[in-house]
Amino acid sequence: METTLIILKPDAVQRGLMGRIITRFEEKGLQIVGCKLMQISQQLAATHYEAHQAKPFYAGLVRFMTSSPVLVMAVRGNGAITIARNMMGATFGSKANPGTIRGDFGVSNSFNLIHGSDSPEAAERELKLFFAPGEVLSWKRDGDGWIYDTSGGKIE
Ligand code: 3AN
Repeated sequence: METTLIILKPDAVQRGLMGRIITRFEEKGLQIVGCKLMQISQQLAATHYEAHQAKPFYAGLVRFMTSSPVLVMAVRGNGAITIARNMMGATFGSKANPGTIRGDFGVSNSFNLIHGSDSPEAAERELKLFFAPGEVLSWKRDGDGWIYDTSGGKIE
């Protein structure tokens, strides 16, 4: 099982799209194991996006991400990182395919609604940045027996 960090960015929260985006993850069969509304500090944005510090869009990105509350989620599932990235769609709303979150809900290249960790290493690092110990729960979902086939002794 993988756990990935998803951030519903300020535009998603301000536009009232939180519920519709969360529904997509739930309907897919991914499990929400952590969730909170928060205001990202300058310091946290700088740490989270440190790999982009030299990029021309960095200042605008940090300004955007700290401008208004975000919803952060820890989302779990078999292959959750790749599944969530595929559901998000391409980085730019103008390029993202229909059927994806960015493709269906946005046209902007910088206001692109959602962040998702892009690797297991990034997920581990980012989950620790946004969730304190104890805020990500391991809870048994009663419907899991119909979401995954475990009859062969492993998750399929
Ligand atoms: P993704 O979120 O699809 O993984 P990254 O990791 O390449 O995209 O970029 C991190 C964030 O930086 C993106 N979510 C997007 O908001 C922003 N970003 C990336 N490239 C640009 C760009 N050329 N212009 C404006 N914002 C950008």
